[in-house]
Amino acid sequence: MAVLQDFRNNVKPNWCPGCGDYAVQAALQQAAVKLGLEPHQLAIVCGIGCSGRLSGYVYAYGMHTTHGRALPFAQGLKLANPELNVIACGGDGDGMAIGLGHTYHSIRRNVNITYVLMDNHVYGLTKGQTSPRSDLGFKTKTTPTGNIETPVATLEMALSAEASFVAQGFSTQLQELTDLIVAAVKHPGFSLVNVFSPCVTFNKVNTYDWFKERLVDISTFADYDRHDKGKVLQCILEHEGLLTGLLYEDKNKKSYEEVSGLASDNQMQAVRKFTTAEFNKLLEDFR
Ligand SMILES: Cc1ncc(C[n+]2csc(CCOP(=O)(O)OP(=O)(O)O)c2C)c(N)n1
Ligand code: SF4
Ligand SMILES: [Mg+2]
Repeated sequence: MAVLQDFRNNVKPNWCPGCGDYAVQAALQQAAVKLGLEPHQLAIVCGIGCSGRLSGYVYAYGMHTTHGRALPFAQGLKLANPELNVIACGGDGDGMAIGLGHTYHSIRRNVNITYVLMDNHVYGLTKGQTSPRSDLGFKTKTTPTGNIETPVATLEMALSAEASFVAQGFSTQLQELTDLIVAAVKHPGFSLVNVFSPCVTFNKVNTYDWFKERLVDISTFADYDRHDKGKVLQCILEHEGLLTGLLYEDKNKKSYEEVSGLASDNQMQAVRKFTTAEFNKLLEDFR
């Protein structure tokens, strides 16, 4: 059985010291071990951003795709190879700006993959521009007098897209984050894990302390029911989305694979039997 060391490679991350993404990487590696995976059973598909570098730092299959396009790639990969555990990763710019359409449609489509969204409320890689998750009034080079656009409400958006699994973690809570990723990978459908992963270099507002002062863990609520969407939404609104834990789960929603019939053995056998010769003939037909 694989141990933590098996998911480590010798590539040194170029993240700034203190970046929240280190903890996300560690949680992901620990989750892989807890799930009993071998490196060849895991694929990490990233977008572009500091967060997008994560796939290069884990020993597993890794794809560094284009900005905002990790999710279409990840879904295609999963449908072509259902035995792979596919985790897509990216930042708030990647998933909530250029890739927002893919995020929304992936959630409602419900292909059995996990999406770990590293939300630092800023564009880190490109040196600190305002993102769709930046707070109102947030000042950067692109909003020198303060952001005037309402931030995207990630959790509410996910629920409106009929998400079947929504969790939220924080970089300092490594064990909790690991457990959320484990639960997300086990969930038989699209699972969103939004992680508050502070950018220590370009976001001096939403710092570790800022999140620590505001985040509330849902395990502190006596009567929290993650299967009651109305109440979950109400709780999210009351706390302005600043919650951690497994916030929502719908066990009845069928995955895309189930609904489409791709989950059945026959369908997948047909896909697998597709030979190189047949593929080349198909290409010829299109010439
Ligand atoms: C098509 C395209 N547009 C713009 C860029 C420039 N770009 C690279 S990363 C990025 C945003 C990064 O922010 P985020 O996704 O939040 O990731 P972070 O660096 O904060 O982890 C942008 C705009 C690009 N690489 N490709
Ligand atoms: S710029 Fe920000 S997001 Fe990027 S590595 Fe540095 S701390 Fe992390
Ligand atoms: Mg970002």
